[in-house]
Amino acid sequence: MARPVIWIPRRLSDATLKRAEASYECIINWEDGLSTADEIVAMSAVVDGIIPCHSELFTADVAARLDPRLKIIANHSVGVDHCDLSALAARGIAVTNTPDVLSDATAEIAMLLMLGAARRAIEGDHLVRTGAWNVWSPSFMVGKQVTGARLGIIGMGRVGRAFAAKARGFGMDIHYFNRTRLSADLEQGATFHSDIENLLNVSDFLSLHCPATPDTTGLMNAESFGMLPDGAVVVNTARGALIDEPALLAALHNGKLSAAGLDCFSSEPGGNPEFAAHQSIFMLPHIGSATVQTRDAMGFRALDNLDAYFAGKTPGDLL
Ligand code: 8YV
Repeated sequence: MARPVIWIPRRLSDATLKRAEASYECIINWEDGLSTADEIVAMSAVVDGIIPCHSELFTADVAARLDPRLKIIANHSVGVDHCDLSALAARGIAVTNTPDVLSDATAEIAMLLMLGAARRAIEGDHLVRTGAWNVWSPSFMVGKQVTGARLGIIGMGRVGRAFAAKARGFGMDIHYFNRTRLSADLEQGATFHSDIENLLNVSDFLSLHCPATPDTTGLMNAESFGMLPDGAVVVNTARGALIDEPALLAALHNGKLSAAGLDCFSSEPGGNPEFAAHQSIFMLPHIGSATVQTRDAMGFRALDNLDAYFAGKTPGDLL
């Protein structure tokens, strides 16, 4: 039987590409550029499966135009907000993602952002790096301590729980909001809040770990920032759409927030140029899962899903 043909539109890890080429006829975008909607539609007529990243957009319009040859979209991402799931389901296209394998790497980046924002890392680095560090005083560069502080987590899924575990090691008091309360085993002593307002009221630090959906778009807006304790620190490693960016800037200006740590932005790549003037915003370019071992694990998980599908089985991460 002829091997299935798959399209890999981004430069995945070498180990992933090697394994993909061993099992499939692969069309690999070695240039690693972004694909337009028309290019995605055109490619769907010549492949049986695609391993996209969150950068390839499967909107309702694209889904409606996909060729019936395409059977499966095996995402190389846990987030699937780039896929219109109901439109793809209507076309009978299977969609999978890569949960679990990126939780620790993303939680590590959340920790880096939280500590960097809290302890003014950008400002400090800039001072030393530019040679402008010409004074020291006990009142100099005083930041916010995480030890003993209350950490609010919105979205206590795999990444939220991995972050909670790391934050517990820093002596933080963990609070969370989730659609459903976790079992005591998964809660690990964290305090559940059945509504977001109560969680925000106690979040000296707040970290976002929920998916971007129509319900969570703009979750952090002028009103919700206003519910935080004064001088709170907000961290986002989930999706830029969760934060109303002008409201975040306003909250920094009025002192509601003392700092923010962001790995995701409303507009990517690029981010928000208005943030650049603020050293209280510690920013990274969407690299939550960017470690060698996690990239391999994500690629392998996507291939596991493809392998199951083409073997006539149900993929483990079928959405
Ligand atoms: C990935 C992510 O880097 O998995 C996700 O949802 O946002 C990132 O960790 C990216 O999606 C890779 O495709």
